[in-house]
Amino acid sequence: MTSKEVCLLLGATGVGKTLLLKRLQMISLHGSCEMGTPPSTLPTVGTNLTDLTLKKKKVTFMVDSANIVQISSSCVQLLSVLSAEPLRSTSVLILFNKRDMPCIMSLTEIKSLFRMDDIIASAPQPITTLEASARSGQGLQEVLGWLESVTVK
Ligand SMILES: Nc1nc2c(ncn2[C@@H]2O[C@H](COP(=O)(O)OP(=O)(O)OP(=O)(O)O)[C@@H](O)[C@H]2O)c(=O)[nH]1
Ligand SMILES: [Mg+2]
Repeated sequence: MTSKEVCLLLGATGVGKTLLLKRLQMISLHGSCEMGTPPSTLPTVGTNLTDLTLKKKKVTFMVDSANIVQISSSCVQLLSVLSAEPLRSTSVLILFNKRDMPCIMSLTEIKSLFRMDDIIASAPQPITTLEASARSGQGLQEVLGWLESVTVK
């Protein structure tokens, strides 16, 4: 990905968007990063979505694997993102975050709840799914790999 390209990072409240960005920034600057105590994050307010969607190239949609209460609303949000007209030809990464937490649903369970196979088959976008932990650093190299890759559907 060149520096001019933009990745829109979306997801429900508290899924880990800000922490992921901080981690990826550190990894890109230093090649790798010490996954010590995560830097603290404040709830993000007031992002200008109009500006972001105009320049969009890729979209990452983040899901909190440990927040069972939020999962269904994440699924609805994902469907509305995928059906948004300006994002029809954008590569989409669905990122299941917080894989370090003890009480998470298995990927098979979440994918079955989301009906992920149907979503992937019917969405116009090329969709990739990955699991990661913005806290422990697990899976973040794969996320960077996706950001740098070119996908076509
Ligand atoms: N255990 C664990 N905690 C995480 C992970 N990612 C984020 N968190 C924590 O979850 C909380 C919310 O993270 P944020 O990065 O602020 O989430 P956000 O999506 O930016 O939240 P909003 O801006 O409010 O929408 C913070 O306490 C993070 O440290 C993860 O992978 N594992
Ligand atoms: Mg935030």
